Amino acid sequence: MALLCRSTGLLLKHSKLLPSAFAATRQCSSGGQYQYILVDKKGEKKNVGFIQLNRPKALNALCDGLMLEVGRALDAFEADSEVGAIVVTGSEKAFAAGADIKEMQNRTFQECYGGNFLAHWNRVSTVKKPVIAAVNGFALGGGCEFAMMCDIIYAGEKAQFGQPEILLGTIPGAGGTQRLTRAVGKSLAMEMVLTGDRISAQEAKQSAFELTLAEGSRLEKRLFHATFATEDRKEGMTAFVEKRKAAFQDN
Ligand code: CO8
Repeated sequence: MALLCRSTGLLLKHSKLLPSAFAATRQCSSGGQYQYILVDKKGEKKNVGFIQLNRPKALNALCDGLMLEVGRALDAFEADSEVGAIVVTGSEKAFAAGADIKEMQNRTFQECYGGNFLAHWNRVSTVKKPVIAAVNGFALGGGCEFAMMCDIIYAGEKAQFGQPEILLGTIPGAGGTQRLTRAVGKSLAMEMVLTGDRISAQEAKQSAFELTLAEGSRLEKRLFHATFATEDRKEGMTAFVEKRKAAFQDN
């Protein structure tokens, strides 16, 4: 089933069920094992693995620690024979507002490239069980990429998808340019990546069609690393942190 879901690519659905899913996840308990996520098993048979991203003050920005925890939770659900499918969700305001800009702000090209930054961030795309992203609010940058790594996206009325990295002087780094193209087509994907504009779930659904993925993701990750060699990437992230407009110099 996971293979079937994966081969059909991204499926965006408006779901009236989404608010109740969020209500259920609000009651999750992390059991003290996790700092950045809530993890539980749901359903009468406890056969649905639930992961809720839980950094509300940072709009669920994806820091390295959070992604490590998501990887650990996914590993546990993958190994749990009771679990048949996994749901990843955020809050009503944000699925995730992107990779953590404050964490990336002072990183250098050497650190990104040498440390293979983002190497473990795509664990969700290799899970064999079906993974559903229940998205409401912001799914931006890495948040949009994370959702697109899941097999199915159920999007609520307030969901907003976008790849605003260009506004920070960088580019998507975890398959965004490739998966977005498959999800909404080349034209809209290019528009979104080049302008940083966001789209609603309805717009995404209307534009959905599929292309191929392959090599592009690897190239994209290297180009993402390369943006850390530019002054503009540093300026873009610093401006965000300092809550001012970026003064890009094209270098
Ligand atoms: N990183 C760190 N902190 C964040 C982020 C983020 N991505 N997004 C929001 N926050 C923080 C804000 O700094 C703020 O913190 P504080 O209260 O301490 O100042 C808090 O969350 C609330 O944010 P705002 O006050 O800005 O809330 P608004 O409702 O006014 O605006 C927005 C919400 C529009 C979402 C706005 O916060 C925003 O533009 N955020 C940045 C979005 C963005 O640029 N995302 C892309 C990041 S780069 C990226 O994702 C690279 C991907 C690499 C691959 C990842 C693979 C999975």
